[in-house]
Amino acid sequence: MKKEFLDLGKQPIANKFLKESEIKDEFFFDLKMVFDEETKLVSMKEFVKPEMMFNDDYKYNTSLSTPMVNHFKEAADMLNKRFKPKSVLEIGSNDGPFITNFDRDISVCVEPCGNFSLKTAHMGYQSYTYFWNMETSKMIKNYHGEMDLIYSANCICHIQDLNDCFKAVASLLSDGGVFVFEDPSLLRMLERGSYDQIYDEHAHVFSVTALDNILRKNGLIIFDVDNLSVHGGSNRIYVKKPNIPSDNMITLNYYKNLEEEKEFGVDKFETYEIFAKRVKDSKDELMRCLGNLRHNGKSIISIGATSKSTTVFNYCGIDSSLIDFITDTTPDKQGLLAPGSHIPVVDRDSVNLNDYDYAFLGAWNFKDVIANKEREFVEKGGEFITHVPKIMTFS
Ligand code: JHZ
Repeated sequence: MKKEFLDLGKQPIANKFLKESEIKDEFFFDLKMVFDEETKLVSMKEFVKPEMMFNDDYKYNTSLSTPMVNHFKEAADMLNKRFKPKSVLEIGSNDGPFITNFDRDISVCVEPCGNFSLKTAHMGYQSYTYFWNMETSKMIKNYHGEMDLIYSANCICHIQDLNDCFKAVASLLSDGGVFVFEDPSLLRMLERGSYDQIYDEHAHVFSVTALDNILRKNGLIIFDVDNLSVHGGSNRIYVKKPNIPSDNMITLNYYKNLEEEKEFGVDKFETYEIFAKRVKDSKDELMRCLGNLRHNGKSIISIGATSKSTTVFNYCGIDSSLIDFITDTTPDKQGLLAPGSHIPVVDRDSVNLNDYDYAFLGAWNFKDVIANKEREFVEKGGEFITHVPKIMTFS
């Protein structure tokens, strides 16, 4: 039932920034995408072993991103007010920007990256360094009982076995409880041509349509959906147990999202064939654009050493002959080489951007924040390059 539609070539672990000495042993895999005719789910054809991606060396610290910290504070306040949970579990709690908005004595975190679960443990939260699955769910139920709110951001789409994942949620959720999770939206990816939402960690890119099908099979139903602007367009999905009287009525948003996706054709294979053609055109055009700029003696750097830019650079074949370096605000990434492309990652404050002509937006999802921060670069004649929604330069 699974039909292949996209081949993004050989890709490395998207968040495995490396030292020069590690290049010879760098791991690559074939990044191909498939569409499941039955559930309508879009997934990677072959998954990467979770332990290779999510371990004590994981480099994406959510708490270093002020916009995301604000986003999670708002989410926590809203959920607290709307559902008044007496117990909260976060799946994939990273370094704690969501869970730390709740009281320690009602909260539990599950996070497979030991560097991060240690951080929340040090802050006094019950933290388990485990992957989310049925076994973990049973263990938490034994120690902490059922949960009123189970929350997860940018993590459920990382979980390869969704049936096990959702069964594990259903068995831990209290009868009137809610499961709320947010992940990048497939519809926004298709509309914007942002194929860089696809990398090793994103085992799936979710539509509401596919989630609706898979959650139902596992004893859960969607009752609300929020469309969010974070991470280039995400959906926050609200889920409950069916046939249990509760205040959580099925909302218009749920139906609107399903309709909008149907209208776009997320349930049809042809839509993905059209997307694949757009991705190929985007690659050709980006390479033409960067090649021409270099040919004319222009210097190019990149801002944001993202998982997304790992996909773009490796799919297009971009290396340090085209892009001099990548600036990134995360200390753990600085001084290392970007996965696959081996472009050096440097501290933003160690370089004078005004010495360069063009800056590619690896973190295009923070376009406004970056453009605002880098006003001087533009005033001195610098220009940005982005590939979303199409290849363009702007200032
Ligand atoms: P950002 C992450 O992907 C990883 P990435 C993760 N696995 C996931 O699933 C998705 O999010 C949804 C830097 N930066 O958030 C900080 C600057 O240098 O787009 C970050 O390293 N200057 C959880 O990696 C990176 O860019 C700036 O001004 O694609 C942003 O990474 C700003 C604003 C950011 O996620």
